[in-house]
Amino acid sequence: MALNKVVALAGGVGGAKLAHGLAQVLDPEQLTVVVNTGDDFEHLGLLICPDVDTVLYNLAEVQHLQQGWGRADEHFCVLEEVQRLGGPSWFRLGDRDIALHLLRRSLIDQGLSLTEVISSLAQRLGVHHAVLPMSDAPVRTMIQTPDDELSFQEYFVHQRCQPVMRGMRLAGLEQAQVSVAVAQAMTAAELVVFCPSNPFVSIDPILALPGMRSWVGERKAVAVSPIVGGKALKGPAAKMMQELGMEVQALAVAQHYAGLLDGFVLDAADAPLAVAVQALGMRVLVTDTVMHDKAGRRRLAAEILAWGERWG
Ligand code: FO1
Repeated sequence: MALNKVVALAGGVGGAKLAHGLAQVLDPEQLTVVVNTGDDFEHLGLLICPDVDTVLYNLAEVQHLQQGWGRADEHFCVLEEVQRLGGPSWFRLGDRDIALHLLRRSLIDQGLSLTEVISSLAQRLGVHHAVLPMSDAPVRTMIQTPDDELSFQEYFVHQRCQPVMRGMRLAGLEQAQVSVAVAQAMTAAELVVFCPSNPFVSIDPILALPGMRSWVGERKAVAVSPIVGGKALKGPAAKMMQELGMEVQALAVAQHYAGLLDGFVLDAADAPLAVAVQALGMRVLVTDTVMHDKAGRRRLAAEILAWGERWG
């Protein structure tokens, strides 16, 4: 049976890559991407939404190809001047990126919700698939270290993920709920795909919102492992797993999601783990999950959808 309503949960560069793959295969009315906003923060008077922007830039195909986040063909005149004037330059906002942030600030100041603001920015970038922030109210991921509690970007960018992670807290979660648009997408979803994003700081904040775990649990849901051959393809997922006392293996990610998912996608490098993942009650797809280019993203997305369709 063809899947007409798919929701992708995404955060980080891995999430944006698979979201782009799904957007190449599915029509705009078939796909909604729900994006983590736990990484968001206020900086220089701007609201920075790194995961949402990374998805938007990748879907618009204007992302920086090597970094995966930020814009291609970027300049840093504004940042250099901020630095010359004694302002903070540790968070590298490029000129083109700042243009988007100025527009976001102005739309927020006009009273639009974050969902409306992102929809307007998506339209301006020529993105036709729905990209939804996980909630309109702020939820901020705080990283607990032996000495301190750090805001996510302070930990991730400013301190380069060096502090040991002991745990995390989602500030603002008690006041937050999913938007009407997210609730509608989840209610209609025939398949939910957890992109190969960091389970702790990208996917868990989305799942922590009221209703999300039951919606996912009631639907066909699959995750793509962000861990391949005992390593994270990008970002601190492997370091976090180690520090949280987990084995750095795709199996540990499957265990983390156990009870919630019907299927798990393993990279071919991890084929020997398939039996152990199946023992957790999940179907397993073993394939090449490393998305090297636009065609690779499309191929992985198409394989996942064809696999999900076969279950009937
Ligand atoms: N990541 C960095 O490692 N250094 C940066 O200076 C940086 C700036 C930045 C600006 C805009 C944006 O949308 C993302 C940016 N990122 C930067 C990436 C971002 O911090 C992370 O990729 C995510 O928060 C983790 O998913």
